[in-house]
Amino acid sequence: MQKTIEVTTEALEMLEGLKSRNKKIFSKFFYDAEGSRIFQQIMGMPEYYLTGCEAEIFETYKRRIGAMFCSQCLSVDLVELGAGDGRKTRILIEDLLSENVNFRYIPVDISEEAVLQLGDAMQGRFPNLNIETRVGDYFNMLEDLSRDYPNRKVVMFLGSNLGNFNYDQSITFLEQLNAAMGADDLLFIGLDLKKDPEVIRNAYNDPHGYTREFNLNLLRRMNRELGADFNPDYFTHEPCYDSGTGAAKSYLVSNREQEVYFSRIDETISFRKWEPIYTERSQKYDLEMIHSMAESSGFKITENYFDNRQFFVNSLWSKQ
Ligand code: AVJ
Repeated sequence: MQKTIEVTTEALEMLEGLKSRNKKIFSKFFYDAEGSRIFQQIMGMPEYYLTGCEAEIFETYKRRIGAMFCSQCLSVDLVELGAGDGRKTRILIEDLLSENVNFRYIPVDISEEAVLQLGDAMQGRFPNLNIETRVGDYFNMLEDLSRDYPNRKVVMFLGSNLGNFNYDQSITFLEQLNAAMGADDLLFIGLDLKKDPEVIRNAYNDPHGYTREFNLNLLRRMNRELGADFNPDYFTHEPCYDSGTGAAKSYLVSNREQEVYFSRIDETISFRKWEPIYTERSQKYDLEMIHSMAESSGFKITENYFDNRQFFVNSLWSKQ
């Protein structure tokens, strides 16, 4: 008889995607403690231009953005979805503190380790900062948003995190977000723009191999949490970018016919030779698409902020 070992519903959900005809693993599973650590390495490499562009925008426009968040208001709650290590948000927080704006910072992340680390780092750096960390995915958070934060709020959704969703999923999510927001709440969203495809390819197929490790961590995670026996060498990391749709996508392709056994739940998944697992979309946008997304989900664009090279945009939205 096999001993029963606790398997979380989260872990089981990972397996669900592998049972469908077109195998996939949902992107939220990238971010366990290990994946969050690898993502920090990705953000630190020059090829992954997104982080630097957004930081440049914040440095350039922080006072203007800060004033838009709260100039006459008594207090504001800054809710950041998928905060990660908060390295760019620091720039805005510093500005708000120096302007004596009365605000609370509420970073939300799916990785408990990441958000606890962020909380400690921020509190250490800014002892007067009023901070409340939360663990959860975007959808759990939506339910709590209007209930727990009835004050004026600015929802921040940075780093092109929305890009994990396809167009329809984005609209659905933005509509739900809109419904959870009050009449003078704001959405501050960071989106990666279409650009030279070579630049985009280098960001997702980096010479350091961090992105490959990030992708393969999904398999290692299933080994850890489901007792699976994935051999990462038997899967090929395939990043690709299509300028036509603006979708950068990542796959893990089985480079041989193989079976993988999940010992904790006694299940086997078979892979054909060259069968792909779809793991991620990182959508690149143009302004037309951004307009149409805002329009169709009940928002209007108040102001756009660009970096020097126009690689990235931070867009401030209010309710229609
Ligand atoms: C955190 C979802 C914005 O899509 O660019 C980085 C994740 N994946 N390199 C992105 C990621 C591969 C990132 N997001």
